[in-house]
Amino acid sequence: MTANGNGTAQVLGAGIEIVAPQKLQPESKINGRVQQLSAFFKQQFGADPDFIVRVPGRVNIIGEHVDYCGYSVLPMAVSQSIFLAVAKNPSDSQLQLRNLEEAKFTGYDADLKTLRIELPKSGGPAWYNYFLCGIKGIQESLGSHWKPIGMRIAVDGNVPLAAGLSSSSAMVSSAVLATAHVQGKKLDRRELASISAMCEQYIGTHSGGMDQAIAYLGRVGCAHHIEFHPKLKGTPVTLPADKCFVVANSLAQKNKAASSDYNERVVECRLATRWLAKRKGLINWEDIVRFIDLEEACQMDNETFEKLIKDNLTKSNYMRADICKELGVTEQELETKFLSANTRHMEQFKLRQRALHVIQESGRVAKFRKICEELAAGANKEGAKQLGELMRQSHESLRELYECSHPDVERLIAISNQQNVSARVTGAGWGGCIVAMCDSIEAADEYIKALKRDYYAQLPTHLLERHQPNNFSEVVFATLPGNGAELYIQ
Ligand code: NG1
Repeated sequence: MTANGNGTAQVLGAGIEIVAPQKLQPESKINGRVQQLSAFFKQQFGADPDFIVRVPGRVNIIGEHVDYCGYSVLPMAVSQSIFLAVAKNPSDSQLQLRNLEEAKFTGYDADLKTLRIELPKSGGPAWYNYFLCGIKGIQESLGSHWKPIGMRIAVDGNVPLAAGLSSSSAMVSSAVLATAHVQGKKLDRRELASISAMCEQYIGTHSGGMDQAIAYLGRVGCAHHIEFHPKLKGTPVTLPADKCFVVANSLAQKNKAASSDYNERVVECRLATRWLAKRKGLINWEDIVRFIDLEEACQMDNETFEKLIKDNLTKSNYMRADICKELGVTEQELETKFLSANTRHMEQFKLRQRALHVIQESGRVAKFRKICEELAAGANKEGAKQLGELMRQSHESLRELYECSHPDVERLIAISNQQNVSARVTGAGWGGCIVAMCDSIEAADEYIKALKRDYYAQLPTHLLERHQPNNFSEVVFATLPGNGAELYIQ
């Protein structure tokens, strides 16, 4: 795959790995959920589903807000997933979508001959819009080979919503996989990831490809170092065996697609890239939108890049007029060429801070992977401590330079610090989850106890009533790396 201008990737063609349909084993842990969903499917549609799709959420261990700049990340798939029960109906072209949580997510019907994604002006997309994005992705990728084949689908998701664990991408990716299968298309996991990443644009988010890549490439037992450049590549990384990763949800929800914060950061990174490319005298500066492309064009290493930023982006705040003057464009050109639908209102741009975060964070990802490899080889006695330090630095940078933390997230981080546990906000931020690294399973138990006592037991009544009955197990839990997307036939 090669990178395109959106920071996602396109397939070049290498070792193909398709999502092969498999039989559900009687002892499989997912049987309970599959049976419940299949029963719901039968109740809704009066027949059994033809196949089941499972696509996981993810937790990113390190490498935040760097994927759309072309830099690598280090996530792992979690057990929380989206399940689909699907039946194809070649006799019509109807999409019938039902959610197991009917009261919260109303069913949706549409004719696939006239598929349209209508986004509300405010409040964020409806749940089924994410699904439609995935269908549209396959429709576009198949072009004239697309057939509007009817699909009946029942959905069951337990990835926490708007919490930085990639619930929206799991939904989009599951729709891509189900639609590809109904269309009779056997697709390589990386191609599916690439299509899914591209689809996210239909919802209005200019995301990178991290969530979709790990949703397909995840493998039980290891995290993945995901590179986007020069082509999408996932390398399994063995996390230190004695460490235990814990996810804690602040319960401050952030619906990325309902706000412009995420796209604002993307725009600031793209503007900073162009600014620096112009300063470096690159004739095609306008077309260079990702830091990684600039790094490559100028053959810079991480340190040289950091110096370039510090020397050329000296102000802590740039106004529209500063950007226009530097890039030699009018304000109207700035809006039409460089800003996007929900960032056109921006007046100030923190180019220096955003650029420094991205470049330093990408350095931390490389160091994290190297230390994990050294630890796996029995080298580097200080390695474990260094990993913790990198996680703390990452969080500090996200809070100070990227400004994407949240007071509730900070309370979780403060408790983690008191417990001497390294933790950081994971995913896009502005709320959502933290990921913490504990020294052992026992240490993780103690840490979780402390979080329950000092954070969760103090929640407002309505949240307490919802989460206390199951001892907060859905909001704070230890997690292990799981498999990526799977397709089961009955
Ligand atoms: P989440 O946590 O799912 O909102 C988002 C982006 C990622 C990445 C992270 C920040 C989407 C679908 N996902 O993740 O690509 O940029 O933020 O590292 O937009």
